Amino acid sequence: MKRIALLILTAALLAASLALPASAANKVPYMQFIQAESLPCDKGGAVVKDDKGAIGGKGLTVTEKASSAADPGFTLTFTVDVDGDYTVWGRAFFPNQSSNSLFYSVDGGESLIWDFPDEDGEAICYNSWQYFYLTFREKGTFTDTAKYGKWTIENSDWRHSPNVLHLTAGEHKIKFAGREANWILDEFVITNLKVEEYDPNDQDGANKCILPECKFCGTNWKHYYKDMYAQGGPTAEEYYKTSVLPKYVKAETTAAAKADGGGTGGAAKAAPQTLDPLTVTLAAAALSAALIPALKLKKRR
Ligand SMILES: [Ca+2]
Ligand SMILES: [Ca+2]
Repeated sequence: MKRIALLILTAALLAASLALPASAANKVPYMQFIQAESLPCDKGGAVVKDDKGAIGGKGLTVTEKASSAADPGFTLTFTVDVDGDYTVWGRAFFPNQSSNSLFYSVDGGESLIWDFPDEDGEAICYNSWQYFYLTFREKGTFTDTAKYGKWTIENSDWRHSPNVLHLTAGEHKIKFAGREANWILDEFVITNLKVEEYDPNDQDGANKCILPECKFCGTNWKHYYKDMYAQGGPTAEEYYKTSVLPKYVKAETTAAAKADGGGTGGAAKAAPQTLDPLTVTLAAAALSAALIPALKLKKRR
């Protein structure tokens, strides 16, 4: 009988350990939308600019060029709950090749360069609202034409290398300054989804405004020259909250229901956040029922 009691205890502990991952494996992404015009600006740095194409009718701009991220500009502050990799996007408008880059520094680190699309002449990417991910200039030998553009390969300098930020849980600050002037930044999007997984320009494949070619990037990287809001659609935030987030929540609750042993195949059920006594009792009973005959069989031998 001692052995059976031990088995039941083991089963209970096993069930408890099975019930826990459902709450730990949080699949709903980290996603924050922050209006640029709400950010604190340094004296002599960025200023709020009205623009009818901007969300809320306002964004930030600079009229003077800076020489590094340490010069006056503005600061984006945000908090993440868990250690991980994060991508920052900015909704930007820029008139030409001479007004399409910023300096920035993450948590007081080195001054880096954020380049927006940069085509020659009056390219389609100019004078148009689009989101672009935070980049840095990566030096190296680049050969893969699916990943890198002609200019990058020839100059050994990838100016659109996505800057995936490896952040610890807590508050973080990105200080920006205008390397060039007269762009407008409207909104920032911060997410733990990779560039390849989420693009605030697109809404379920509806956006056909794709830059035909990027001199820095190959065919694997899709750049949009106009987002859906600029095309008369909802903002990225509205779309995320009404159409993207509910899918993640549904997937998470379905996974949680399956992990819970319900096997109801998609019934809306909250993930067990703590040890669920009913789950433990049922699992323990099921496991001991399966194990006891085997034990008896073994005893008979
Ligand atoms: Ca430039
Ligand atoms: Ca705005």
